[in-house]
Amino acid sequence: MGVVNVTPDSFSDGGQWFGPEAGIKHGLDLQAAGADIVDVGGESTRPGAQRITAAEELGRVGPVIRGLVAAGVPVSVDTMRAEVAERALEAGARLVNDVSGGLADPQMPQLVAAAGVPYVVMHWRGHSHSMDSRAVYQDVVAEVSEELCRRVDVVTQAGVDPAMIVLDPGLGFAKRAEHNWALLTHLDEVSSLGGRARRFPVLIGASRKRFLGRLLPAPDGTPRPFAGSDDATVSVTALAAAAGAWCARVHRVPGNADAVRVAEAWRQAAGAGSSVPGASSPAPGPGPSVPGPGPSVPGASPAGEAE
Ligand code: PMM
Repeated sequence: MGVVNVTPDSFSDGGQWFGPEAGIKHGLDLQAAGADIVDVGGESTRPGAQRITAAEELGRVGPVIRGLVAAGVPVSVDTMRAEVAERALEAGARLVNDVSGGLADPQMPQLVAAAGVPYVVMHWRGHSHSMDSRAVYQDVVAEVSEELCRRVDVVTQAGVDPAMIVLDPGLGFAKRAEHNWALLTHLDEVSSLGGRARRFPVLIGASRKRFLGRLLPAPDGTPRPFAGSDDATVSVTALAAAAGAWCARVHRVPGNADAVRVAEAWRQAAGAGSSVPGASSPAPGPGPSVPGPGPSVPGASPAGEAE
């Protein structure tokens, strides 16, 4: 999943693709570089970010989604608002990526249920202005799994087909570096919501996040700048995909697309099947496919400022 942030202030690429023409061109470039889907967002979620209005958000993402859909690009919309998701789906988006997992807008689960599209339910504890203070856990893997489990119960009660749900541990969202690493190394527990019978496809969003820049400081201790974390992002993608992650949301596609293919071969050689979009026998479990032409996103048929 390639990222187009149509924002002036996203933490790693704010302002770079702000405006319809730049956003559309960037989305086309991401697809040409190997992205199976392009995720278009209009609201920054960096720590401390203030919210914008729905009208502003729609004004940012609408033209970019329409332009990419017209060019045949599979598009997801990164939004916490049902109103924005609804208009994005009308414009041809095929997946809703909701970083609040339906918490920010209670209308969202019903909307997604009625639309019948895949739904990324991310672990979230509150809006950007307060999320850093909420990064408190005794056992982050167990607590994130439990909190996601509650969201899955809520969204399925609202009518969302469990087969259309993708889980996301929400790296950097109310998570410190040690929380991110713990979650990344226990994706299987997240996928099974801490040991339930059903396993869900898992999406990870590690790309360019602060925990990577801080892992790789300059000799004077300065964290690596965002774009300097792209190789580290590729490493995380390879490891997570080899561990069964279904999708990696990334800013720079080429190395990550290769990493996913390497991990797929790795898993097949190890006898674990595949977890990448479009694969026919993915682990960790059933995954929705995106309606309409183009690649299937997430895995086909039953199968697989942030820190
Ligand atoms: N991270 C960001 C935005 N959207 N969506 C999902 N599903 N998972 C994430 O981890 C995620 C997201 C923040 O990063 P950005 O500002 O670079 O887009």
